[in-house]
Amino acid sequence: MTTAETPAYRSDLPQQRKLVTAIPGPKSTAIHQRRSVAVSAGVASTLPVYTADAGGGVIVDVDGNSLIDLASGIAVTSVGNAAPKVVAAVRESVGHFTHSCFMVTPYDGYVQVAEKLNELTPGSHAKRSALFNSGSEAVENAVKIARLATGRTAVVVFDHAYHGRTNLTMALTAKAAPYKKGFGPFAGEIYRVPMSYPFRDPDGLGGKEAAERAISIINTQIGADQVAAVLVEPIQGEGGFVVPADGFLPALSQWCTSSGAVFIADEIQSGFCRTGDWFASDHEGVVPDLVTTAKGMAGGLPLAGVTGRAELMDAVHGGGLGGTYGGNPIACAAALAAIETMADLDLNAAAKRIEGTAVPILQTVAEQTGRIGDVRGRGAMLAAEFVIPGTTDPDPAVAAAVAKACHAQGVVVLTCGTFGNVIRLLPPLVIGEQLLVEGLGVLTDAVRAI
Ligand code: PLZ
Repeated sequence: MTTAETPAYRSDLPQQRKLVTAIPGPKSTAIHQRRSVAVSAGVASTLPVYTADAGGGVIVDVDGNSLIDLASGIAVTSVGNAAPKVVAAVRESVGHFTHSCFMVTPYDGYVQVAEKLNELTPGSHAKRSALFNSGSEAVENAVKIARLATGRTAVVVFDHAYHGRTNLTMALTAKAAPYKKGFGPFAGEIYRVPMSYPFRDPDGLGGKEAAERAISIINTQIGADQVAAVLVEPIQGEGGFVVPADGFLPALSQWCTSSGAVFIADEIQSGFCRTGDWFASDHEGVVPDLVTTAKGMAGGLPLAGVTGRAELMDAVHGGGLGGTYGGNPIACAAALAAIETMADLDLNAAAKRIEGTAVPILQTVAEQTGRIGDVRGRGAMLAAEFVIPGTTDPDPAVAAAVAKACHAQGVVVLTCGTFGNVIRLLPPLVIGEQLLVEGLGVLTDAVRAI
């Protein structure tokens, strides 16, 4: 429970949108100039205001502007930024030891996070976990485990998928620019099949039929007995917040079970209360063989995990998995506090409340303007897909213009999608109702003003 000394979320920052300079302001602009000669041009930023403070539903920049946060640093600060319990746990942990390496002299925090992951991920079977630093690393390791455990090599991924930026995960990711362009050659034995994307399905297929379409390609072009793993985001993230039609994920999972392939759910963006369930797989009762996690799990500290069936996870020889920093003790302390906060505040309910507020507002502006072809998502993982009115042709220019207008007005939103025409909403789950409505008002006014 939340004690009187430790409030559940950071409320000491005024929960308001307040612009005191142009966006970006003079201090941000000065840092940005230094950045341009210090930081690689290959690392881009959505909105170059430099962060000084953040908590609840706001980000305060170095010029003193207070912005509404509808991004959570890409679905990370679900418990709120600098969440008090996370901060307290980090402070306590860092004073004891900063690192010993779990592969040298281990520590209990890592074991406790593994226990939590084993408890919270879907399914009541015996599970094991291993911890890493980033989402990409978790996905890489899930593929390693699946290949070793099955003795097979092929990995099936989907159109619009995003799984990371390392060499293997670039190959798993669908979109060429900016993620893959010029960075090849890519890892082999990766096969891409069609996703269930209801708004754009060329054949208008439901979930089960879309799964059959994918399975038919797997059977004929790869061979069922060659497949080590089918890897899918239960709700796709960077690819456009694509929610597969009901029945798609269960059918894929069943095919994996009957074919001896490992079903891997990449829950890095969709996990930890984001969609109103602990994991997006829970929605249809899908029990993946392996689950990858990161982002929301540790309240902003870098931590990632692979959790799955004990027999798969334990198939790996001792020393086959690891990494110097994987499961860093401070990140583990943060994760335990973040997960406790999620339970204390019932952030699954909070995500559903956000959906209940935001979806009608987005649907109204969609009907009024004709510029949004599809409003979709679940919980606090919501999106509007922009189209040329009267068609389903993607309109990335309008999505970009709307995002830019939001930024100028002090509302942090992100775009995504294979066609770059989707605005996604990922507010901290502790955002106040008024602030959320104000942020959505800025967004919908920007759509109307186009
Ligand atoms: N799997 C489903 O969403 C990270 C990427 C931002 P890392 N998504 C944000 C960017 O442009 O780099 C992500 C994800 C899913 C894997 C990853 C990769 O996680 O922690 O960024 O490596």
